[in-house]
Amino acid sequence: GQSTVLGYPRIGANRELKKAVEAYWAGAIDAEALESTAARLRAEVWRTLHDARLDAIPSNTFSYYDQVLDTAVAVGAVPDRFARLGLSALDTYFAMARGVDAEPALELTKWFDTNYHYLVPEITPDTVFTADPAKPLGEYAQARALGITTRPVLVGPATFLLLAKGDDPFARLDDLVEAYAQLLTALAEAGVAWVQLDEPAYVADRTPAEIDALRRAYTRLGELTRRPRIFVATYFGALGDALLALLDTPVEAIGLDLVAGPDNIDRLAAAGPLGGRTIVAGLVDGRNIWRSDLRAAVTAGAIVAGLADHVAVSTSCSLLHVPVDLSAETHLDPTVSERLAFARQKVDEVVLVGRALRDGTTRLPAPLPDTPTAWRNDEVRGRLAALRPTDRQRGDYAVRAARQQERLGLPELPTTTIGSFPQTTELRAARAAHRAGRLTDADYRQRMRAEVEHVIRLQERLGLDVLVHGEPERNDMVQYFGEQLDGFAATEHGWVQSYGSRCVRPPIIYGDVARRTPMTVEWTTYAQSLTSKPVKGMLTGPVTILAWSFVRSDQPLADTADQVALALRDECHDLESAGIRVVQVDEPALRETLPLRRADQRTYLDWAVAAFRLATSGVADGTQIHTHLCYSEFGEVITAIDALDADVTSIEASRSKMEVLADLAAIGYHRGVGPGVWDIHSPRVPPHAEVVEALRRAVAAVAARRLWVNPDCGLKTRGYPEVEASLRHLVAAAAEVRGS
Ligand code: THG
Ligand code: ZN
Repeated sequence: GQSTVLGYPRIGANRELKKAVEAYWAGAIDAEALESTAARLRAEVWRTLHDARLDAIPSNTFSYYDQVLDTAVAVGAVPDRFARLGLSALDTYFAMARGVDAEPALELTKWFDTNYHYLVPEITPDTVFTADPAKPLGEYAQARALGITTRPVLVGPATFLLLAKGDDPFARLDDLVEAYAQLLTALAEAGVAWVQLDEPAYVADRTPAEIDALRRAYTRLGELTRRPRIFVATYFGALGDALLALLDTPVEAIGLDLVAGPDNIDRLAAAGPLGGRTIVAGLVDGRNIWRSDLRAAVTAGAIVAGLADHVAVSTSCSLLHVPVDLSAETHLDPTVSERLAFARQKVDEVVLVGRALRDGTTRLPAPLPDTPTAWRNDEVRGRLAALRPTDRQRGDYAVRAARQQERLGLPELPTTTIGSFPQTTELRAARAAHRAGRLTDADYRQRMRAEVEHVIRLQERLGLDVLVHGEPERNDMVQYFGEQLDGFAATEHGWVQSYGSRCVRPPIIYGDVARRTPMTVEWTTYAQSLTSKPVKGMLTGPVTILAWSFVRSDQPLADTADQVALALRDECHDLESAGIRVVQVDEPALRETLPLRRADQRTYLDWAVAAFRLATSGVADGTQIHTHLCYSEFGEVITAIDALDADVTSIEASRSKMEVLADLAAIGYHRGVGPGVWDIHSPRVPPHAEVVEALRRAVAAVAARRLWVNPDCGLKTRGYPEVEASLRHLVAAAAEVRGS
C-alpha cells in the first residue's frame, strides 16, 4: 500500500503562524514578512512528510485562517460586502475572517463534531462563482521547487455548499461545480497529477436528493478532459448510500474513515466491483493522541486490500486536530508518553502500516501492554459500581424552588453573570510568573484574592443579585480542572488550532479520574466572606471536560464521564458544606459533541445527561444548581437541556433574538431560565433600551418569576470599561421591567 495523510497541522511546532498572523494584524510586520514565515512553515511540513517517506504528500492544507474560507476564495465566493472594501487580497481575506469596523465577519461555527471552527460561506442566488486557483497553484509550485510533488486539497463542492448559509445554497451546486471544473483544469495544466476533494458532510444523514447531487457533481468533474485524478476524501464517520453514488462516478480514489466509521468495511464489501479504484483506508486515528495498534491496522488494511484493486494507507482525517510533535514534550510521565502519538508520530505509523501491507515482512513494534494498574482507582470504580438511579435524581422541583427562595430571598428578575470577569494583561502576567516560579505561592494567592475582592466590590456597586468570584485563577475552564484531577496529564506544547490564530492545549485523560482535594472551594468561600449577597460556585460539567480533552479509548466515554461527574459531585458537596448556596455547572459543549448521525444521538444524550445529573444531584433541595450553555442551535438538544433538571439554565439567546425561549416553552420547560440579554461576543455596549427590549420579549415568553437577567456568556475576553457600562444597563433594565 501507498501511504498518505489527509492533512497536517499548519500552526508550526511553536505556534509560529499564530504569532506571525497576530503580528501582521497589529501592524508589527508587513505582508511580505508574513508570507515568508508562511512559506517556511509550509516547506517544513512538506520536508517532514517527505523525509518520513510518506508516498503521497498533500498541499494547500496550509491556511492563514481557515480552509473553508480558502475554498470560498478559490471559487470566487467573496461576498460583495467585503469585495467592495477595496482592500488587498490578503486584507479582504482577513476582513472576511475577522470583520472590519463597518462589516461583521463571516459567522464562525464548529467543523462537524470536532473542536475546530470554520467560517461559514455566504452564498446568495447572485453569487458568481469563478475559479481563483492562485493559492493551490502557488503551494504546488512552491513544493515542486523544493523537489516535492504534492496533491492539492480543497473542500469538495457539495460539502462546501452544505456548510454554507444563505437562501438555499445547495441549489447552486451545478454552478459551483463549473468553478471547480475550471480549478481542476488549471491544476492539470500546471502538472498536478492528483487532487483531493474533501466531502465529510456525507458521513452525516443526507437526503436522497443530496446524494444524487453528489453523484451528479463528480460525474461532471470526472468527465472533464483535462483534469488531475480525483481523490474524494470522507471522514468523521461511515458513508451510507453516498459510497454507492461515488462508485457510479469516474473518481479514481475514495477515502474512508475506518476509525470513526468501521461500518465502512461492510459497506465496501457490499458495494460490488470497485472498478480499479484506489481505496484510501483511514487506519490511523487523526483525532485522538493514542498510539495505534499497528497490527490491528494492518489486519484491517489487508481486508480492504482484499476488496479493492488498490489500497492506500492514511490517517482517518486531517492531522489538524492533534498536536504537532510528541518529542517536544519533556515533562510527561514516560508511562503516559510511550502510549501517545502526535501528528509527527502518526505519519510514521501510516508509513509503517503501508510498508507492512506491501511487503508482509516489515516488523511492527509490539503492541502496548494493558493499561498500567497504577492508573486504576478501585475506590472510584467501587463507587461507580454501587451507583443507583436515585443518585442521579433530585427532589421535586417545586419543593426545591421554595426552599431555595427561602434561603436566597431574591427579587423577581434576579441579575447575575455567567462566571468569568475580564482577564487583564496583568492577571495573565501574574499567572505566568507564578507558573515560571517568579511569583511565590503566597504572593500569587494574595494577588488573586485582591482580584476577587475587586470583582466582588464591583458587582456590589453595580447592584447585581447573585455574585461570582470572577475566575482570575483559571487559564481555561477545562485545563484548570485537568491540572487538579488524577488521571489527567497536561502537555507543554500540545497546541491544537481552535479557530484562526486561536489554539487550545487539551489535557489528556489517560487513567481513572479522581479528585485529590477541593478544587474551587477556597476561592469561592473567600469571595463569599466579602459579601452578604449569595456567591455562585463555578464548575465545568463532565461533558464539556470530555469534549475539550483527549479522552482514553480503552473504556466507554460514558464511564469516563461518570468518573469526572463523581469528582464534581464531591466538589458540589464541599461547596455546599462551606456555605455556598448556588453552584453553576457549565455545559457549553453539550451541543457540540452531538453525534453526526441521528441514530447515534439518543445514546450520547442519555449518558451526557446522566453524567450531569450525577454531578449535580448530591446537593440538598435548598442548594440552587445553575447550568450555562452557549453556541446556539439548541433545537436538537432541547429535551436534553430539560432533562438536566438544573434549577436555572442560562443560555445564549441575544443573537437569535430569544427564539430559544419559544423552543423551551414548546417542550414544557418550567424551571428558571436566563436568556442572555447582551451579546458578549462583540465589544459593543448594548444600550439600556435594547436590554429592556430583549427583557420585555423574554417576559412575554416566560413567566417573570422564572426569568433571570444575565449576559450571553462569560466576560473573560472583554475589557472592564465595556463590562461595567453593559452591566449597569443590564441591572437598570431589570429594575425597569420589574417595576412595570
Ligand atoms: N476552552 C477549551 N476549548 C474550547 C473553548 C474553551 N473550545 C471551544 C471554544 N472554547 C473555543 N474558543 C477559544 C477561545 C479562545 C481561545 C481558544 C479557543 C484562546 N486561546 C489562546 C490563544 O490561542 O492565544 C491560548 C489560551 C491559553 O493561553 O491557554 O484565546 O474556552 N478548552
Ligand atoms: Zn457561554
